[in-house]
Amino acid sequence: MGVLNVTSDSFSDGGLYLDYEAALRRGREMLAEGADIVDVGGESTRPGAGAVPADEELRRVVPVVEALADEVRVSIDTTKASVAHAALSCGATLLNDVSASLASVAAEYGAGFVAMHRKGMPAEMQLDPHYDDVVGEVRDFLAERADEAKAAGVTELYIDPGIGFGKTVRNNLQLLGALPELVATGVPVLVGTSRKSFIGHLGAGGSADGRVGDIAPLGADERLAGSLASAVWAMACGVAVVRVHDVAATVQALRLIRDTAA
Ligand code: HH2
Repeated sequence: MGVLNVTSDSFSDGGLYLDYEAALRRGREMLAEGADIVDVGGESTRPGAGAVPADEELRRVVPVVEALADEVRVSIDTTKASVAHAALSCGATLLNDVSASLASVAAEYGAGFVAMHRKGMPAEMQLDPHYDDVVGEVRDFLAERADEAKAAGVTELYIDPGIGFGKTVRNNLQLLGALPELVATGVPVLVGTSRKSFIGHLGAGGSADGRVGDIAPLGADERLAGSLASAVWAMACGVAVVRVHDVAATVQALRLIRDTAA
């Protein structure tokens, strides 16, 4: 799944694809690079991000979804029911919902549904996240949402531990370590580690117990190696979908391990 952020403020590609033509070019480029799905989003969910009004989010994503849906499978990354309705009406066939609350909308359109775990809202989620048992809490939450989504009539379902959404560096690593446990639930797993700040923190020499922000991390464009390592790890654990910015490099890495395992 290739990331296409039609936003001004996404943490790694904000502003690059706000323009309609630039967004289409990038969507097509990711298809050519080997993406099976293009995930279109019009509101950043990075830590500290502000909300985007629904009419603005619609204005950003609908024309892009409509144009790309003839060429590639399109997923809509939104937490707003109105945006989900509009995107699924004009060609998107997967609803990527980081709030895990829109299963009934996906079901209405016969679309796939991604239920992600997050703790808190983007404005404050990274201030002081705390869990007694992060893996247990995330696993139980996702199992509940999966049951709910199935009951609502969703037939294509993914669960996602929500790397970086209200999690410390240690929490992110614990969840990556627990991917086999999530895969063992039998519900396909999707994971998004691409360019996230825990990679920049570790790459800059930070420790797993240090908080993101305690040291100057590597910038988002310096996190490719860690992004690839985590995508390869996820695939080796049996994850069904990885959500990435660097499609060409990731496809190369994943094909290598897929063919090695075959
Ligand atoms: N991460 C981001 C956005 N959407 N969806 C799922 N299912 N899983 C994720 O891990 C995930 C997601 C954040 O990354 P990005 O879209 O690059 O940044 P921003 O939220 O700043 O637009």
